[in-house]
Amino acid sequence: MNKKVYFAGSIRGGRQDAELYRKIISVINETDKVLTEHVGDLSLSLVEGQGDKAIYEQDTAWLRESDIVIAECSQPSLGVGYELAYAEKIGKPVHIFYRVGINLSAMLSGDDYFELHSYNDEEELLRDIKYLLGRK
Ligand code: 6K6
Repeated sequence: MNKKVYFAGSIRGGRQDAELYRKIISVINETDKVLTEHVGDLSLSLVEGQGDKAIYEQDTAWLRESDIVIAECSQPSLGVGYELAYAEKIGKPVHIFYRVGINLSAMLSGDDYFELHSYNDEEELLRDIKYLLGRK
């Protein structure tokens, strides 16, 4: 309860799952606090807004502030991969969710530091995230 959650999902890597990210963020916010709500913003511009340096500085500050990192990795994203390695380096717990059948990068599935969670459908995904956050 009341964990600060860094949620990571693809932005420039492709927004096909943006609606799914919005639902994940909404479920997490029922009990805890998502620091990265913009990941689920369906109207997010991919090129405008604050500069990339400011985005990098803000997101790495949020990673350091977070209690736990949750990533949805079905859609490959360089930025998400970077964030997960950064989180590992500073010792944050990292949970990776991905759809059954996708070809997850070996750099994620081969790294024993990460806790991997595959899921079959949205219902299972959201249930598993609730369960994860309910753990002591
Ligand atoms: C607003 C207007 C224009 O761009 C924005 C915002 N862009 C980003 N804002 C905040 N975090 C971002 C942005 N772009 C990428 N990220 C971070 O990288 C997010 O935390 C995502 O988890 C991850 C996505 O990386 P890419 O490589 O798919 O973009």
